[in-house]
Amino acid sequence: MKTSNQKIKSYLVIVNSPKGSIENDNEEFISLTLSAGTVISGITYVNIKKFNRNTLIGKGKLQSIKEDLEAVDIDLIIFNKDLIASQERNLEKILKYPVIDRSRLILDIFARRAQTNSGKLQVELAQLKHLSTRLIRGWTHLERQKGGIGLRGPGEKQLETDRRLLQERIRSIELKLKKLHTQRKTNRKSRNKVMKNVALVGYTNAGKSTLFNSLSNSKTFVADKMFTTLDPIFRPISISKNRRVVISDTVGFIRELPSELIEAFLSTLEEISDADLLIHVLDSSDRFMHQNKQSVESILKQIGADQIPTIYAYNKIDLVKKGLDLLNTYQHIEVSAKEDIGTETLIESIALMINPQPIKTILRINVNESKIRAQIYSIANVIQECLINENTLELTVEIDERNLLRLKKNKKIKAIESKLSTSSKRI
Ligand SMILES: Nc1nc2c(ncn2[C@@H]2O[C@H](COP(=O)(O)OP(=O)(O)OP(=O)(O)O)[C@@H](O)[C@H]2O)c(=O)[nH]1
Ligand SMILES: [Mg+2]
Repeated sequence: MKTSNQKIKSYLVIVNSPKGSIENDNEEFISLTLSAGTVISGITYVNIKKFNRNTLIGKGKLQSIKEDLEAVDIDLIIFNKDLIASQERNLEKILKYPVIDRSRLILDIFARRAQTNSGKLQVELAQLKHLSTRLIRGWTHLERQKGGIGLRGPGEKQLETDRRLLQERIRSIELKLKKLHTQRKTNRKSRNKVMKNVALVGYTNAGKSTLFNSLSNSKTFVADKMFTTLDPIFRPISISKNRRVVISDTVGFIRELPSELIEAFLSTLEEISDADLLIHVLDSSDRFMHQNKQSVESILKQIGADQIPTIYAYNKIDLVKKGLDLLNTYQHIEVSAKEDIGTETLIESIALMINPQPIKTILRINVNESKIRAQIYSIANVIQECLINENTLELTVEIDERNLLRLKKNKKIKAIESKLSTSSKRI
């Protein structure tokens, strides 16, 4: 493995598909290769009318790349399109260098960025799943040829063992992630009782972490790289005098996120689908802002988060000279996380969108009503519980107005909005 000052030298093959590709794809692909920490030693653009099944691009172009490669010093070839396993193998055979595709590139970036235990496990799971499709394909490919070249015995067995080990590792990671997931769900539940969850979402590099820092006065790592943040981070922030919400910063999105990654990151993404409010951060200085917005929205739909109330924060407004022609509502706000413009308005909007407010209340129930007591615990944050006489239990709680109304409908619950009874006996 190379150290950071001895970067991997890459050669990029940018294939423009028959339908014509948007320029953004190419710029974005180049950013991805830089974010992965490689230096670009050469680029070639290929326009093709029809994909070649075996090598993606045609023989003539492959020959010219081969000649090109003789003059440059490289370690790796990266294709901007996804390759199937056999294409990858054929290309490696012809070009005599390791070949990776866009999905593998993104997986590698994620692997470099993952820091927490769960982040690392999720990335490993995605990588193994990616690999397993390749091994299985490799297997069938060899099986087809075995009669001709006598590939019976150890080679075949090795693949089978590899495949079995791979499946075992996948299962063991899935189990570990399941446990972590349950843990996170419990944490989320206890958080949810009183404080609402606000999740920052958006295309990678839109400025989510910078906005998170400016809203929460924290120091989350920010960089002009893609996928800087992988693991979700939470912080309570004040949105009004007595009102706090939990804000979270998570992984950025990109169009055509490899499916293995979405699958592996589903539990992380659940933080988003469980949120009460989304702040969709947009990079208003990016001329592909609208396309990126659509890509994010399509992923939100995939994870079942498209119905959550959303505020659109048009970030990096300091870089936009003309200003934006926005709908004048509190759901569309121009901000600059870097220059601290519009963040106050954003907080006011969050407060407006997050309703109702939690109320501190005293509830009294009969001491034998264990079901009602459990119900109160499930929807309210119980601060104190006292027995005020032989039959009456008094609970001091923080609760949403809506849930309080629900409880008040129950005649067996008496709600008293007064201070704590000092004579009460603690149990
Ligand atoms: N000019 C300007 N730059 C900004 C603003 N907000 C963020 N940036 C820059 O944009 C780059 C990306 O910011 P991040 O906050 O890391 O973006 P992110 O959305 O968290 O990115 P990922 O975690 O990689 O998905 C950094 O170089 C920031 O300094 C802003 O309001 N104005
Ligand atoms: Mg970030």
